[in-house]
Amino acid sequence: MNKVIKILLMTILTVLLVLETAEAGRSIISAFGDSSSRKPLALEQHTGVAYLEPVQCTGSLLTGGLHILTAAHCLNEGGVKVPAGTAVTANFKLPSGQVTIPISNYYIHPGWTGYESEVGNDLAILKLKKAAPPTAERYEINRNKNEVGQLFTKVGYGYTGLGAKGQNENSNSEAKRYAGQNRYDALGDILRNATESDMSELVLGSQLIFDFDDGTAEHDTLGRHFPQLADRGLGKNEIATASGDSGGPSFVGGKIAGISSWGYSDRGFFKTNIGDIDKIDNNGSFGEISGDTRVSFYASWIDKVTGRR
Ligand SMILES: [Ca+2]
Ligand SMILES: [Ca+2]
Ligand SMILES: [Ca+2]
Repeated sequence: MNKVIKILLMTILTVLLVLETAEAGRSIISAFGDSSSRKPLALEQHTGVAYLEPVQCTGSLLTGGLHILTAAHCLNEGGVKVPAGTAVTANFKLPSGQVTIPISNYYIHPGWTGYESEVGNDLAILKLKKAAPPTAERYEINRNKNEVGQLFTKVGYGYTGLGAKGQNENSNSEAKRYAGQNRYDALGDILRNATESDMSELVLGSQLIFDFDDGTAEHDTLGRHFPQLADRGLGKNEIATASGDSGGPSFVGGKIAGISSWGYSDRGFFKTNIGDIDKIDNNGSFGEISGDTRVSFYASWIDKVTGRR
């Protein structure tokens, strides 16, 4: 093919891919209309959680103030998603106003294969051109492998929604910061055998999963597929993230324990769809399952890239 045309086609393809990502930038989905997670956070809260553009993802500022932890699929989905020369920026929304800092480099986990987040290794680190403002919080990574059963606080930018309906694609156009809670039900390993899809490539120990409960046994999806995981959730405080949540942190004890990677209906993994309230595969409705990249599993890689240890 003529080289110029080829480059042009690749450029168009890249732009389309970036646009597609833009549409997937959804985020915190609340259980109910009177949930506190329906309101955006005050600007003083979670100041180190940045909004990434133009990829429309979330990332968290690490100790040292120069690196952002996010998901690999924000940058690469089986091919380079962000073309060379694209100005990716981290946007800190602070009480004093927004501070935008360009990314000078990024590092994708070498085990990331591209398309299937639920396999694992969905992790990336962005290096800022200069240190973030001192008013932006710096976060430690969680190194304790005791996450299962723990409550976490998830922070993210993007669409909002309600559990009964899933995401609202006409919400949060200003990319405000939202937060809510859920509980880690299990390691992703539990999906290895009980699956409809081929999970033979699953990186064991690398993910934490949770379901979006409405308080009923009927939609306690992980509880229905695995009786030992019965847990009906946190009531009004329960939130979900959907597949486009992308890179947002889950905090346990103030440290980053998970990174938003994927969300899906149970029928993606099981022959029977018994939990998802609406059987729409990844709209973030009650009964869907979400997966976080497990930060403790990747602590040594993070330390190596950031030069911390
Ligand atoms: Ca839950
Ligand atoms: Ca549950
Ligand atoms: Ca659904």
